[in-house]
Amino acid sequence: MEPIQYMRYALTLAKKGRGTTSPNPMVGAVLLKDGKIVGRGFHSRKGEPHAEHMAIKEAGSMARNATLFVSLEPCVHFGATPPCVDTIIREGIRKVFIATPDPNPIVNGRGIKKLSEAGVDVEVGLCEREAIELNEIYNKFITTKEPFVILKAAITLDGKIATGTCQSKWITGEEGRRFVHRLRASVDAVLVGINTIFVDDPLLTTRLTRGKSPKRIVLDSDFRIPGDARVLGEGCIVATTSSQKRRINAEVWQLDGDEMNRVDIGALLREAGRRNITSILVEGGRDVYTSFLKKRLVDKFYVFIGAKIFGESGIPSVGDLGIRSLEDALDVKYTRVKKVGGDVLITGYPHF
Ligand code: AOF
Ligand code: ZN
Repeated sequence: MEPIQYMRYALTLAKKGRGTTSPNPMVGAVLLKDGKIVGRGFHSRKGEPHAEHMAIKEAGSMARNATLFVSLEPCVHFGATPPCVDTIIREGIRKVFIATPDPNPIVNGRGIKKLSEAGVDVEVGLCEREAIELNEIYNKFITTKEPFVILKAAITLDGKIATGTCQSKWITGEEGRRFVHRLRASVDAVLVGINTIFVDDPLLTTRLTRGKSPKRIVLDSDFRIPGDARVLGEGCIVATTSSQKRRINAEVWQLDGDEMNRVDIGALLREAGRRNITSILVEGGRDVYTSFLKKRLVDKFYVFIGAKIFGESGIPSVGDLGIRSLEDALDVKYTRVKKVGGDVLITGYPHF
């Protein structure tokens, strides 16, 4: 097998931590000795061993002179666990392939440097693109202290998110909805606007797949949420500008208002970041999409195009963004277009 195949295996192991490592990254490690895999590991959650530790533990004395494949630069700090570089050096690992440096300011190249200085042969960049994409949430959070924002929408072929009578169940088929539940299991929080609560009364939990349910944030500037909304309960957050004191089964964040006295999205993201929410899945509706796009606070798009047409009376996916000329349009770079059941899923990143 080629080195790239071992690194791919390390990336596969890393993904076992999806949805549970936050605020830490997903990391996988493989130890190779005389052509045989003698250790493997992944980081499962904060406080649990780092991937390298797990792989080295499995290998035991076989770690000496072995080659390590790790999907993220080994750490140099005493955190929940001792520095991985020290263990690698102490155990006599001869060569280390690292997919990508750790952007954490307390690591950021220091791990690579320390290993090289100790005489370990270090190679960086194998499967780098995949490794960076795998931890796109972590990479933003660790460098900005703000969550990675994913805008997810299900639209018709003519760009509508509901009929004129506000019906939207369902624009996509079962497979698309299952994909969304997997997304929910992989993020720290989902977010919807108060109109969505009024119209759909959603639960916003993870049900169509195994995995944890994220926190549920309701953008409710005027604090109008009904006391019996199904979204309420453990893990629900109501973000408002109102100073009203209401007993409600949710955490309430009173935040600064923007020029229209709606919750300021920038303030919301800063508050979420302070509370270690590293990712937010924005699930609509139109006004919420509009607010995030107006402020250019979207990091990634997942747009499902269902195989339906609603026509002019349907509700458009995004409201007015003040765009009048073509040069002002928001550009998006599509990275993946995929058929999911009978629908199309477009993955993209803002180019604005
Ligand atoms: C590694 N291997 O498997 C992981 C690393 O809270 P702690 O002590 O676990 O430290 C978290 C930081 O450690 C995290 O921000 C990142 O820089 C690094 N994560 N490093 O060598 C791993 N999960
Ligand atoms: Zn470590």
